Amino acid sequence: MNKTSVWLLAAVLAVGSVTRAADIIGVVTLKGTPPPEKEITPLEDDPNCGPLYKGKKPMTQFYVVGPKGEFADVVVSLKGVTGKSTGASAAPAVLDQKGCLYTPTILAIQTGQKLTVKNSDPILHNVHPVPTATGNEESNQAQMPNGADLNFTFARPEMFLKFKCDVHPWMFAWVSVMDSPYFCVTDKDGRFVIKNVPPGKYTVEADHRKAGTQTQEVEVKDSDVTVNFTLEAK
Ligand SMILES: [Cu+2]
Repeated sequence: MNKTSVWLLAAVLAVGSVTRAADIIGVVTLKGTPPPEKEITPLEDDPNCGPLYKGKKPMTQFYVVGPKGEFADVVVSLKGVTGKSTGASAAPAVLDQKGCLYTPTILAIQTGQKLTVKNSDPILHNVHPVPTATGNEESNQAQMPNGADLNFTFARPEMFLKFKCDVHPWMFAWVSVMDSPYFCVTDKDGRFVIKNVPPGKYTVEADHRKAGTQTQEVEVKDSDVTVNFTLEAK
């Protein structure tokens, strides 16, 4: 490398460090023993859906927890950050219907981001989002076996917007709609990464449908910040 390229590289690195956004990372742990999951007996008894399980038992998934309390399906987001959505240019999020259940059951999208709903089942479903925030539209559409995808967008932020199926009353998905890209749903290891957060002070909120909400204050400067949560089983 000659002197000019060394100088250019140094300049690029210097500029990069000034503008660098950081990630907020962490783990959510569940404390305590959650109530036992239940067999979804109406699914098993359904003449179309039941045979898809070939003797296996479909179970509720209210608490998805690892052996050390690693807590999945927790929506972690920056509270009060609004008007920052990049949803219109973001890749579509996908919700599938498989085995007469929605998968995933918990997901998060941005305002204006396309949500594509698939039907991987050889069975008719009926996709019925039931928003509560003013400005988000309810709709109700049949989707044929392995039928064409349906697409949805929501204009307003809303936590745990319910999707149901009017054919199968046990089918639910919960879609949190965010007005910024600063959120993440914890994976099976309880981990989350909120990427490229600009420097500043934030309230980080962890939300679980059953275990409730917790917040923590953080300050992002120029390096990654770790913030862990412990929620309690209810
Ligand atoms: Cu259905």
